[in-house]
Amino acid sequence: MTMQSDRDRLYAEPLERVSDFVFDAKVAEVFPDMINRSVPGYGTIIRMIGLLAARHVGPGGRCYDLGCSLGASALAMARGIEAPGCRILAVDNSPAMLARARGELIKAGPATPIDLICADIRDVRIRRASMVVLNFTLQFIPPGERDELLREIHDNLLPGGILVLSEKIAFADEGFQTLFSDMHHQFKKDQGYSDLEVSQKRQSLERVLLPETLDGHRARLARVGFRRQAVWFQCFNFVSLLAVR
Ligand code: GEK
Repeated sequence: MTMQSDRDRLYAEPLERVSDFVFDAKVAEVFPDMINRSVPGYGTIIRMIGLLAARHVGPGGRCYDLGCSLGASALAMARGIEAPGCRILAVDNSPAMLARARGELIKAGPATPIDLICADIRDVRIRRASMVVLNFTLQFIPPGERDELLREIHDNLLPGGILVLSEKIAFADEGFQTLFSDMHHQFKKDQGYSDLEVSQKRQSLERVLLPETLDGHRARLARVGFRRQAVWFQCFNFVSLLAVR
């Protein structure tokens, strides 16, 4: 099932001043269209989160979708999980996103219950988790606070529990940084965005979405205690990692 939404035209007209990106009602309205046309492989990642849940979540399992937006990852987990008695907690601090997520939940009526929680993911206590998903959310947390969040997740996963961490990344190699950033721009144009839309959106995210290198992410995962980790998806400057406690 794909979520439907209005077409994203938020940056189509020239803006006098491009303000910092916020997850407000206007964004929530067009979010599925925006993320599908902006993140190469987003649909694939969501489907694979369902398959990973099918394999890793046993009876009575608790799962977390941190920064859930409209709940696409939570719904993928709910659809994938076959074990009985499981529960998914989906957290976001944007009331506009959660209001729409509630509508999506009602439409989907998943067999595994999903609790929607309006909170900052830095304040949420993770408990006995089988699976935690951070699908393009960590990039919005100030870099200095990322270790603490990841440590909380690691320490509260059950042994054998998994974290799916998807991020936009930066490259230390200048040539690759330019190439993949250009390829991403090209991808967005191919998806129907104009040069103006791409550049205004880029400007609005500059101080809000702070990408790190893949080495930086991998070092943090190891530092907070994850014994095993692998990149299972990459397209240009978008990656998804699987870390196992
Ligand atoms: C998906 N995971 O469709 N606390 C709670 N929520 C936050 C915080 C925070 N501190 N910071 C940002 N968010 C989703 C897509 S979008 C990714 C995730 C993107 C929320 C924010 O409100 C938004 O809904 C989400 O994280 C990021 O699989 O837009 O690039």
